[in-house]
Amino acid sequence: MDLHPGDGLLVADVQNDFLPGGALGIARGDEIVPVLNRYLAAFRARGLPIFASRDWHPPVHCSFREQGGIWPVHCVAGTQGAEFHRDFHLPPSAIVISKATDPKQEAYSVFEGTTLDEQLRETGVQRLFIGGLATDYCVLNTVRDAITRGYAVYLLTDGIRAVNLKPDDGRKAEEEMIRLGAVPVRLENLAA
Ligand code: VGL
Ligand code: ZN
Repeated sequence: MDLHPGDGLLVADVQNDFLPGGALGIARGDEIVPVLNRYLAAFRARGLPIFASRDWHPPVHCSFREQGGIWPVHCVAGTQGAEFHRDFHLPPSAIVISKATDPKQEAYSVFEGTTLDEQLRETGVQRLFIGGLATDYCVLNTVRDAITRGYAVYLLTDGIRAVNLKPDDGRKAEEEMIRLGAVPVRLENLAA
């Protein structure tokens, strides 16, 4: 398939805390970094807009166990764990979107409580290519919201990994996104 004007890339939460060794490390999450770098390069080479989200919690957040949530403390704004992985090659032109910044509100979707929708409109995005972490949380909820908002969604199936609190969560999330209308794509489907 060819990329063309109207296409945009959204990469979710490639942050140290979501990678092996991080506070909420996702198994084999590091494997997608070089793959996502190739998507970044493809969009950048064509001058197409690139969005990168980051989970950006205050030090006390409702999703943390101490506050009754289900997660260990992770992605606290300004900490090393919240930084993008050092080998993730975001171009300077990438638009960074911080999410789940409100202490009282969990937000897995990058659309929730952000200006993503407006920014996609401003940059003329109609087809949104989505990858990153985690398949069963951020990616699933973002894909669902994007489809609801009328975007044509392409799921980068070689550029996602799941938390898998239950072993099938990632597989089920992927099936659900495709059922909702997301089109699965892989690097080899993109014209060089
Ligand atoms: C996420 C777990 C905890 C996500 C955020 O956005 O995928 N997952 N916080
Ligand atoms: Zn989080």
